[in-house]
Amino acid sequence: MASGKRPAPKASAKGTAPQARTTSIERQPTGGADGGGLEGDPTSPATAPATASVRVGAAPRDAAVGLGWAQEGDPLTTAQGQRVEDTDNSLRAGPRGPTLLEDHHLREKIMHFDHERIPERAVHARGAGAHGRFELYESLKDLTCAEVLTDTTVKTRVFVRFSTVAGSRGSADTARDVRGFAVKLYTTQGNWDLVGNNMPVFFIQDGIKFPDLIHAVKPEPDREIPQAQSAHDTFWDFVSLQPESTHMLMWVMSDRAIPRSYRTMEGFGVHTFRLVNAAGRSSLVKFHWKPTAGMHSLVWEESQKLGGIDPDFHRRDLWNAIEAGAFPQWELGVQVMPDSPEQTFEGIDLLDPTKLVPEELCPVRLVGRMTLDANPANFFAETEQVAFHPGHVVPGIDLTDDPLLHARLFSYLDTQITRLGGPNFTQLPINRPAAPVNDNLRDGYGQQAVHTGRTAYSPNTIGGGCPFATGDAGYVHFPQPVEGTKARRRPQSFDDHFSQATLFWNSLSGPEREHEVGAFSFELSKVADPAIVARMVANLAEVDAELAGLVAANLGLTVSAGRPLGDAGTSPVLSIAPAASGPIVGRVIGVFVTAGFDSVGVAALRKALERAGAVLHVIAPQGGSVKGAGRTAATADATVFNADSVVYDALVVAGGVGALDPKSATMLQEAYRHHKTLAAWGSGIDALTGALIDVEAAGVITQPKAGKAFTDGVVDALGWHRHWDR
Ligand code: HDE
Repeated sequence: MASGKRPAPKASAKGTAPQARTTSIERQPTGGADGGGLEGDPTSPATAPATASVRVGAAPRDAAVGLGWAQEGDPLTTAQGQRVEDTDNSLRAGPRGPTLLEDHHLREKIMHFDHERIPERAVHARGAGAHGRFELYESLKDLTCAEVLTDTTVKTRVFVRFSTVAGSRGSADTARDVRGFAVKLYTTQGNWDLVGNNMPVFFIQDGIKFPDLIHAVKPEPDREIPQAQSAHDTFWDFVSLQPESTHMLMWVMSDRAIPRSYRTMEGFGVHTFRLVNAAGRSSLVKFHWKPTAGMHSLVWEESQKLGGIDPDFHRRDLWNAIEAGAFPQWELGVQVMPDSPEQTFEGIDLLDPTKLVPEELCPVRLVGRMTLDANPANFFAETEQVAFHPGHVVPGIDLTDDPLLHARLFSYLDTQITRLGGPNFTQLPINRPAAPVNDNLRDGYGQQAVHTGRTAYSPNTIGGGCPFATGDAGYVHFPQPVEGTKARRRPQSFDDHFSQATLFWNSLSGPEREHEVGAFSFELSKVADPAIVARMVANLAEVDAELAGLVAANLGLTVSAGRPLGDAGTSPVLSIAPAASGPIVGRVIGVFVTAGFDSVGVAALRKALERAGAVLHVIAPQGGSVKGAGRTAATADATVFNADSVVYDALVVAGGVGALDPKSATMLQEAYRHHKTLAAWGSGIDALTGALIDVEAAGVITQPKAGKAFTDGVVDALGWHRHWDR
């Protein structure tokens, strides 16, 4: 159209799509849209005319899905609500003339666009989030008075954000890295944030070293290289000088650092926390999240390729699983230990975040389940603006003196000032508590609430004494006695840096050990300074002679013997190698078809996979529809042009398929090399052998027909995730 004008679309009767997104999650009682007062609470006067009534109490989920003023009606308006005549052509002096400054719509539109970005997180910039709920199995009232952990009738809304640590916001999901696992629980007593990782320990014992650690792992400051990778000099320079990092390095060089999906990784609170019951008795606790879909990882080559082929692999997986109704789930587990004056358990210092408590010594009690059942309606408003803080706790949950945790308690509020532009980030819909808020805080950048009344101070009489502190009915810090002499020193019990690194190595399966050696060899081969490499290999010799020897050999070095602890023991749960075939929910299986394929067999396989919660994708020679045997057809989900083996958990060749093209044959070979399940029936078996696949090998399922034996075989093989004994 010469004018560039588009015809005005017909106004739809319904509102915008996000409104359809309200979920089945139960609503918690809230302060309502205009009531910040503690309604129904005898400690709070219901009528307090002169005091604050704060308009920030909306239920977070409702606010988060955009039910509000920002998108009312169908006509396009300016931010002032003025209807817009034309948004495709700026106001100009004649069709070929200069643009006029009086075009307030143009200026407003561009001004807003110019300021759409906020600083990304200094760490954990790359992430994905989802909404869900937490349900408690049994009351923990013997341990805590927190309602979220004692009232089994309450379903608590949650928002979870998973992340990598080192990469910037646009980096690839599958980089080797620790994953953030941050959970915000909107409890009836205020927000509880469990801001953890997918590994139970950390690199450093004292938060004062965190800036050094992060500066070392981030791209080197002169050249801004490499992105989202630890395989460079400055990272290994730093960690090789910090023996306390060795245990965490064992985790980061393991398969845990390249998860198959967020759905298949564990979460840990890392620090020891404290639970306090109604009688004021304190217990020490470590929090765990155990995925019900099992624990699975990528192989290294796959994660590297995915970085290019699908940098959004984890984000997409989470989104698709939730859209498909395969809701990711984790069980909350607690390891409860007595709160002794030394705060140690079986000789392990519970304040040292480089140590875990083996589950064999203190079993994990599973106490509840978290289900993620709704994707965000708006990435920026929810996933980007969510602000976690380890100090967001509720009565009955308390902190310990872990020096890493204490530095975090400062950092997480502070960082939001820059990132979210001021102190009012708690009013952002995603951060609003479900509990009523009457904080008596005022003003500041981005103030959204219209506080009324004259008494933004306490105590007061003018406001009827409101709002008032509730004494024992509020959050009371555990009265931990403290004494000490000021000094920059750590306790001696923090000195053992290697024994749990050895425990971890001892606990890995054969293939996991191979991967560990491969990861150290890869990373250190990228380090240019030989002194750094030698120092690191010497640290590994303190963990295990075989590990250090293998890594050194791969690097063309020799290593002197260290003094690893002989009886560090094993903890089988530290290995993620499955002991049996497990659930396959959320897995994606690619099935090659060509014209004349056995569509009845594909339907049977699809049914069996869907029954187990998995998804079948048809891979065809070209887009559109492919004719099967008889009069049936299938629609291509992917084609030979855009498919790649690394995005599938298994590849299958359908019966009736003729010869496969070279790209498809390469995909089969690659899936085989990545130890994935391969399967074929009927003439599809010829395609496997044509691609030189050993059909007798473990995890290769073949049958004449796609009957029950075949589909059961595929589901069982998928449940092992990988077949290492090929
Ligand atoms: Fe964090 N960390 N961290 N961290 N962290 C942040 O806070 C920090 C640590 C973790 O999805 C930042 O809001 C310090 C351990 C997660 O939004 C920042 C120290 C663990 C997330 C910050 C640590 C974590 C963060 C950046 C050492 C596992 C992402 C943006 C004392 C238990 C949360 C922000 C999300 C984010 C500081 C150590 C987990 C800068 C100073 C240990 C999952 O405040």
